[in-house]
Amino acid sequence: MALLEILEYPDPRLRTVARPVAEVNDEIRQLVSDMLETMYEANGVGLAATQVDFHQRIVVMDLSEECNQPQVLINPRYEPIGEEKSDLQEGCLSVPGFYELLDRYARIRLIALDRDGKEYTKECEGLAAVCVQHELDHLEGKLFIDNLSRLKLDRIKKKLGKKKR
Ligand code: GNR
Ligand code: NI
Repeated sequence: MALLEILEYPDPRLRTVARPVAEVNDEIRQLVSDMLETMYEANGVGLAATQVDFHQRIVVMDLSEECNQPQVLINPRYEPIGEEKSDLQEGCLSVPGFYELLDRYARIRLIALDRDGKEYTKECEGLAAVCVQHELDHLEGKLFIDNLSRLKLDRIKKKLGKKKR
């Protein structure tokens, strides 16, 4: 087990588009373990491989109160269930301290591989649905602040820039 460094905005490596995982092998499972440890340590509910500078399509999540229900999403995709939009604000470990309401589906059907490489389907709503959409954006090199106004973005840049030094 190992803790991994979480990249923070505006690190350009967060813009990398992740490749599909070709085979779910022990190397991938080791990365999944390290990502889970890193996510728990950072008090996040989800983490995409992009955020730890590994550019394959892997996500970990745990939405349980006790942090004892790890979920592994390899080569994930989703389709919306209905048109309803979520009203939950989202934050990001790579953009600490900022929260925004985005245009997200309230309900989705997730299709992914588990840590054994087996495909599963899961219906998600609430935070789970928002989190899956948020994490899949990371795998495309996108961040939840990408469509904010210039003013808000400048504020974020200023704050995160200051924190580093
Ligand atoms: O910890 C996280 N909380 C969260 C809250 C609302 C919507 C999405 C998230 S994901 C975030 C962790 C993170 O940055 N994952 O990429
Ligand atoms: Ni994030």
